[in-house]
Amino acid sequence: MSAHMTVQIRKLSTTDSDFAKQLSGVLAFEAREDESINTVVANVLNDVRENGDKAVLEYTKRFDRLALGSGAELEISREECEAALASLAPERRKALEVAAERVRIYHEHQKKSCGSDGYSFTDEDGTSLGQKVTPLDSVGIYVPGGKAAYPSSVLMNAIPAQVAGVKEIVMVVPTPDGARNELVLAAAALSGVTRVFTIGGAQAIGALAYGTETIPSVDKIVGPGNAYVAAAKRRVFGTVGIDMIAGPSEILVICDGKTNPDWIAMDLFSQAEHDEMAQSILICPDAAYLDQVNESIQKLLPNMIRKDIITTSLSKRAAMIHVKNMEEACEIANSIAPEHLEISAENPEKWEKLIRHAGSIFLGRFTSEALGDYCAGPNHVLPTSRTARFSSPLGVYDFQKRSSLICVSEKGAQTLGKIAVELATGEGLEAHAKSAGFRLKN
Ligand code: HSO
Ligand code: ZN
Repeated sequence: MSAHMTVQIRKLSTTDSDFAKQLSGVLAFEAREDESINTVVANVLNDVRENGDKAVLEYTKRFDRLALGSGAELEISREECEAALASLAPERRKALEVAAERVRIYHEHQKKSCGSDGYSFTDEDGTSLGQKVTPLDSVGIYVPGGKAAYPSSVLMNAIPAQVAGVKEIVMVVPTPDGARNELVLAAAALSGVTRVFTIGGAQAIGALAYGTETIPSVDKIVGPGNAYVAAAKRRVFGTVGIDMIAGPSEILVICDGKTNPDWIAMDLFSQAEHDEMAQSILICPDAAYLDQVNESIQKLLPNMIRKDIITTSLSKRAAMIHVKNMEEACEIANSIAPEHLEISAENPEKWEKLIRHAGSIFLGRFTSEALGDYCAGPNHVLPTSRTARFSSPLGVYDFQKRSSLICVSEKGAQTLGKIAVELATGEGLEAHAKSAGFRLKN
């Protein structure tokens, strides 16, 4: 690409008569429902369920060009992960350790405030009622291979599981042509992962869901993956739990027009460089400032290593939206429900109060999303594609489950018994009525 080439970014204004239509055009994203992917995935899952290690070994040979002799060779040992950690350059190791520590501390706070101790109360009859919270026994963490192998995502998925108290954390990571990612293995060593297997794709999801001779089945599978992995996760849901099906990454920046435009341009790039379908949107009440950010974009883009991905992402999916004021900016942000929302403004808390839908909110001019992606502490696994309207960041609570507790006193059995007999009779369920009735005194 020549240094003079420019990227065209869509410009919208809330004063445009067809603004709502334009905005939905910007947000529209075709989640390809590819039937051929579903067929392949169904076959792979069945094969793994029936043939265990043998099937997993075959697919690993076919898709990852990695020929292994036995199931045992699918495992990457704890020692190898420790060695990967030890082999890192000191600065890199330190950065990974500090990030892990901050993510751990954040999730420990979360554990304390998300009702992990359960609760109970006693009614006037002495009947006690409550809820207890238990960590899952085992979880699987899918880590993509190749270009999207993010060590930071290993931390973000494994640490909340460990903090929740999950005993067995099984990580799977494909290693095409046998190339192992040192930083991914080092992150596993730091974040409580108990076993690692060198497998990926639908076959890895099948192995974690059904178990093989070598690979243990788990209770829940988390972590992002390609279209095959997503389809496989959908299919095994019910046999195991799953986290969410992540769409392309998104950033929405609300700026009051007073942040260095280069900073904002780079924040938009930071999301765009993830992939061609990632979405970066800037909202500002100052039209001249939008032009300044546009200039920064054109100036900075030619020197970016991933300029091709950034250019595609920005030209296909980015937008700059001119609004009347900051209140209107917040309203639009709520309708978009972005994965990441930066409020780059004076008194960001004032605007944050107006925000109801966003996966993660970054307040103030110094809070770039990148800091949250790696090391601030909160989780970077967040609801995408407007699902922040009804879902939350990955957290300790995703690795816990709840059981209800009921302990009825003798007196309670009389009071509740009469009600139950009445309702059971109404439902025509005799055994229910008698089960409650037998415990009535007369
Ligand atoms: N922004 C990504 C997370 C990430 N960024 C990993 C860098 N590495 C999705 O939230
Ligand atoms: Zn990122």
